[in-house]
Amino acid sequence: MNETICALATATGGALGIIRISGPKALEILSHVFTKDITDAAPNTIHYGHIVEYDTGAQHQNVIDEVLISVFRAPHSYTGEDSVEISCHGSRYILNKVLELLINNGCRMAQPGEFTQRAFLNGKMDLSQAEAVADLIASGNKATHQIAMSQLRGNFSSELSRLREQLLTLTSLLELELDFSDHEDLEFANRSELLALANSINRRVTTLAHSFETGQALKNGIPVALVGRTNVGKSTLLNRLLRDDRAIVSSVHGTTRDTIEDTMEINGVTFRFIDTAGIRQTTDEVEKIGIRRTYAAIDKARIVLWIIDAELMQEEVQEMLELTEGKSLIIIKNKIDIPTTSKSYFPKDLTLKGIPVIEISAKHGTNIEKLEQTIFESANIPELSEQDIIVSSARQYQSLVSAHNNLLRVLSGLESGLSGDLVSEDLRLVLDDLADITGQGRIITSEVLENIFTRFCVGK
Ligand SMILES: Nc1nc2c(ncn2[C@@H]2O[C@H](COP(=O)(O)OP(=O)(O)OP(=O)(O)O)[C@@H](O)[C@H]2O)c(=O)[nH]1
Ligand SMILES: [Mg+2]
Repeated sequence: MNETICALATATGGALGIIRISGPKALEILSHVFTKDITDAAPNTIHYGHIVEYDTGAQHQNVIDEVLISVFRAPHSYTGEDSVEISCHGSRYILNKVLELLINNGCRMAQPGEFTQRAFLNGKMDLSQAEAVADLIASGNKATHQIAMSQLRGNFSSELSRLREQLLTLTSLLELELDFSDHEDLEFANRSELLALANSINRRVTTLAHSFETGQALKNGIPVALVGRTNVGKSTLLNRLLRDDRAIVSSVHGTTRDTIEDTMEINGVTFRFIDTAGIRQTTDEVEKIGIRRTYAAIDKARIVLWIIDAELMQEEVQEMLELTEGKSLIIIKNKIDIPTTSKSYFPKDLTLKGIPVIEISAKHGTNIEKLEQTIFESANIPELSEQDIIVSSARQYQSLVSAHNNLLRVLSGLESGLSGDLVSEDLRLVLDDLADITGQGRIITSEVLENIFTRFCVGK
């Protein structure tokens, strides 16, 4: 961190480009290429001037750009170091030239995420917050934005420190029991109280771990499979939902062979729609492979849209219920614009309890909004507030799972009357697992840091 680093923080092609510099010599190096000396500039000030290149031979200076310089001083900057941001014009030539001048004057090009890594190492944020920075930049919808923002603002970190405090209370109660175990007249917290405390910590850890699934679904889009017999209008519906001519539609049975997927937002949540090959008996080898992919798509989906365009026969009902067990199922009666098919679709003896049935015309767009609303409701996305904690990184999830497993050992130790010092050892492991998430008070290997920060863009 003795080195001063620089990088372009914006994508090329815009009207303006921002170059960032951070490190002990940030102000000094910039002053070498700027028309004013800003080495003593006050913090949080902006300076107007020109970036210049001195041609020592010809004794004159080339003006590269007219810029604004923002000055931040340690420790009150993003990285915690002296930092400068140069707002230039967005020309590729200018931006490369400015970077070249900075490097010639002693800067080094930053690695991906190096500014944020320095912010972590300087104690400006913990690891879970650093990961939230990457999530925030990548957030493409309201839900993922809210999750990242909540984590960046430290809600997860404070939840973890609350859990840590409870674990420390548990540990000290156990240690008290050990220290004074000779004094029979002293009363200690009894084991059932300790057990209740450990149980409540475990419940919270489990809830946090479970939120990872929701986090992943929101990040990657909630998978929705469009399934049914051939020619019922699956691809027409996909195109309708995406408002795009994505899949081939034809009256030929078995048109779609491969799965086709694309994402769309409903109420600020991303859904990933997967059109599939229609299910039917076939001898065609390629179609058979396609149908196998249909089953795989159902497997991965969280919501299945089962589409029909004629009477739903008992045999299909059976198949549908078996294939979609554990998923949210929505039955879609398509082609209601055709008078003959708009009649009853269900065998009279069948009542499909709780399964929504939506009548639509994919071709004419009838009832599509109602369908979208039903899809959104079936996804069962908790109404997220700014305080909500949704675990979004696999690294954090693994630490929570490990904490949960160690807590199970603590619980069984407490139940079976295992001696306090042995239970304490497992409790220490839980504390370590939780500390790994924020990185505070733990030795974080360079490998872990690299894993986290290489996901970042250069310049952040
Ligand atoms: N009248 C009417 N025709 C429709 C409707 N939806 C789809 N079709 C027609 O039904 C035929 C089949 O549509 P597709 O979307 O290709 O059906 P599919 O389920 O994807 O078929 P496969 O890919 O072969 O499994 C096409 O001729 C569509 O124009 C609808 O709502 N009303
Ligand atoms: Mg199709």
